[in-house]
Amino acid sequence: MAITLLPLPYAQDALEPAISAETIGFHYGKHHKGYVDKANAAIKGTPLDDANLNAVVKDAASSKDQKLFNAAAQAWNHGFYWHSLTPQSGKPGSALAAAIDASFGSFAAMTEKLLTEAEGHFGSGWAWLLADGDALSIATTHDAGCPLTGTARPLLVVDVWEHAYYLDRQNDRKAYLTAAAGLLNWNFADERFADPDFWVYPE
Ligand code: MN3
Repeated sequence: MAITLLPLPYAQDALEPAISAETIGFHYGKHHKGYVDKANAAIKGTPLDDANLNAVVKDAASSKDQKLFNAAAQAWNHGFYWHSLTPQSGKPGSALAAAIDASFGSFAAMTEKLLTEAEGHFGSGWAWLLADGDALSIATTHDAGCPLTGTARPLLVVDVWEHAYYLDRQNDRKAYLTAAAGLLNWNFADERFADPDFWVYPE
């Protein structure tokens, strides 16, 4: 079974005005789809042909197949990114809110750290809210870097590749990040925090 291009969890214009329908159209329909297509081409006829995308990412990392890793991890990261955003952002539930306070001091301090690290990340990559048990942290990864290769579990991610914002914001990454911070899907993060198997990568 091939890796699927997961459907967007909302309409293409649902994140406007923070992120335009045009940006989502290119980002999902060209960039994300391109990574899924490349990953599928790379695993076709190999023992990974029937594997879940999580397993493909981990296998490519451990076998140091950089070409497959880049395509597969980008397919995974983008699926996770779309679910990390929502027009109904909300607030973290009580369990996650307590972990945020314990790890960062406050929700505002966590948001500030996420924005600062994402804005300061050099070049293409991703900014993550991670959980290792109840201990939360912010981390960035370069290019296709994906936390599935580590021990901490991602709760949310923001794409900081230029293709995520250039049509809307040109080089103003900070404006994109500030807008994206208002779209973070705290209900999704709550579910991820409560259950490590929630949204592993849907078949
Ligand atoms: Mn992207």
